Amino acid sequence: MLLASLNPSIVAGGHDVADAVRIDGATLSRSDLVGAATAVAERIAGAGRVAVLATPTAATVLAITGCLIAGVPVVPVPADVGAAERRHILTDSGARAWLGEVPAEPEGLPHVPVRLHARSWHRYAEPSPDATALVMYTSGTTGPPKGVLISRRAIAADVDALAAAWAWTPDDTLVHGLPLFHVHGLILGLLGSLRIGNRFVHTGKPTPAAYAEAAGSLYFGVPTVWSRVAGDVDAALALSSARLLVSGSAALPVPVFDELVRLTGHAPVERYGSTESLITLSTLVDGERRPGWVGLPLDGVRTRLTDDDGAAVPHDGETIGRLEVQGPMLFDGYLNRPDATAEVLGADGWYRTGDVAVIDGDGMHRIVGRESVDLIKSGGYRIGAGEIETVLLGHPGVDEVAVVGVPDTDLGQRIVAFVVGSGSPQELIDHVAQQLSAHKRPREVRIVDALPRNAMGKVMKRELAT
Ligand code: MLC
Ligand code: AMP
Repeated sequence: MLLASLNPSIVAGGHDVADAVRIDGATLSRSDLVGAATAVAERIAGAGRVAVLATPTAATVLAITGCLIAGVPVVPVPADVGAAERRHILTDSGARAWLGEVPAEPEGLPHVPVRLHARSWHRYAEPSPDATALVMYTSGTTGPPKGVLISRRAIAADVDALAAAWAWTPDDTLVHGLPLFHVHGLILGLLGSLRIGNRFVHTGKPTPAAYAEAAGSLYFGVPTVWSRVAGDVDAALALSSARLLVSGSAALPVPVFDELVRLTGHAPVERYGSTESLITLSTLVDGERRPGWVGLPLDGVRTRLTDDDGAAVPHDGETIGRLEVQGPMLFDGYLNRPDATAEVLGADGWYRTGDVAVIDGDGMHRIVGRESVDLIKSGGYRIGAGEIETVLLGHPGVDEVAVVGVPDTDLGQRIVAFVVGSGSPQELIDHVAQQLSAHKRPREVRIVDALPRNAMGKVMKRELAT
């Protein structure tokens, strides 16, 4: 059973937990979760795909859990989504309804509310492991986001592999304040907890003070969160009582790693993954946690490095190659995009991650960077330069544009748009926030006379990104 801790027999057998999930001021016991989520399942069973505006609320938890009980694929929609991105996700996914919260502009879809106090004890048969659990939208270098098909088997395999790597058990209290529309916050944080059976606390915003107050044993954060914790001595000291601090979604800077060790006494575990592959590499609870390195392949995962010709690259800790991964947690392709799927997922089951890495003689991996300058990681969010450029070019104040990720001590990379045109920077920033999503907005717009171009007329982005 995918969400093993919600097995009605276990809950009825005296294994209720009064505070299984705490989120947005609400506390749900395990029997609340089973009863209310099954009531959701009854309302949407057989509905095809449904969209869930994934705000961090109890309604979102019940909506997603209810869909997984009923075997209805969920399309998580970013909580801060803008108009064009929302339309794209709904059209591309073919979602049939909004479940739970409904946005101001529902785009003509019916709304199925989630009733927090409804209860059903109907028992659904467990859907096939091959069934799609989630269609999760993620950015590529160009074009609008693609829907990644994630099966129930992939989620179960990934959570189980992480549980083994981190000694994650029902005795843990897992704390995070990450969005519930991406792998990190939703699949690992929420669904992982509902599979393992540990208590789950969502802090709302992932502030250092909220992390300190939550008194958890297992904490998840993106590097921006850890960098802010490391800058808040009181909060960091409070995390000394935790069992394990886990960082992922972007590279954890070595100075942040060192500062966490100094203040909390914990060397953070770092793990690596993607929407397409889920998490495939991690340092281990009982193994070496080397700053700047993302660890070893999880159970069932194989990795390889290739050069430009596809030939194998030696695992000597120095030679850089393109990272490919294979394992039971990989996706089943992009929805409606066989062309894009074929570009990254081989018939042999290897996924080309788009990251470049080194592997040492012991199998430890270090991520060196991304192959493309057009895939930006800001605050742990993956953002395509192309989608922002397309939206900016649709604004009358923009003649030419180049979007890059500039190094940033807080966000890892900061989105900067270089614009030739007459628009005001704030107006253009707001335009992106309203059309795509608030987290994709450029933090800075620089109005320039011309973009630097090479002899072929191509914008020299690496020059802009320094
Ligand atoms: C400011 N805001 C605007 C705005 N300017 N809104 C609209 N238009 C404008 N022009 C508002 C925001 O909406 C928000 O409002 C507030 O300002 C602050 O937003 P922010 O500046 O974006 O927040 P920030 O502090 O930069 O966020 C940092 C962060 C966030 C770390 C909390 O980046 C984050 O949650 N990152 C997590 C990403 C993640 O989970 N990635 C995992 C991908 S899965 P308000 O009202 O909200 O305050 C993956 C796989 C793996 O990668 O390996 O894990
Ligand atoms: P996403 O699809 O949002 O999950 O983003 C996946 C990408 O995030 C990967 O391809 C990497 O580029 C990056 N990433 C995730 N975890 C790490 C990490 N620990 N170190 C460096 N990069 C990471």
